[in-house]
Amino acid sequence: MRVWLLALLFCCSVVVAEPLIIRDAYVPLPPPGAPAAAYFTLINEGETRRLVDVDSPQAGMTMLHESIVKDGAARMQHVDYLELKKGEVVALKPGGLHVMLMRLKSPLKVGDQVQIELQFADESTQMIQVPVIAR
Ligand SMILES: [Cu+2]
Repeated sequence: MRVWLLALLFCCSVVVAEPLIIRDAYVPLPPPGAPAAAYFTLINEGETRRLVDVDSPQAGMTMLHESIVKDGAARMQHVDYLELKKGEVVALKPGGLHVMLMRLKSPLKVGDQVQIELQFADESTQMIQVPVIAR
């Protein structure tokens, strides 16, 4: 029994979270000086994960946002986390969830790749590349 438990502990301490599948990733080219938004679809074929933060080396500040309409006015609010259940597909798209890239370190141009690090509650991370496209 003890050996079996040890084996189980060992096994589970080295399990690496399955990377999420990323589809349809793009950043529409922002107007000069404006922040950029990244959109993509997350597909979780592994166990339930919680996306708790996003970061980009190309932006001074990166946040998970959601566009909402409140009192007839469109605005954005910070999203604390995104729960991705096993088998779930979550689309970040215009008018909804997005990654906001603020204080860009240099102006983006069409064809650039924006690196975004996804950070999870279990402390694992995943770096994704998102191409900049013409609006
Ligand atoms: Cu936003």
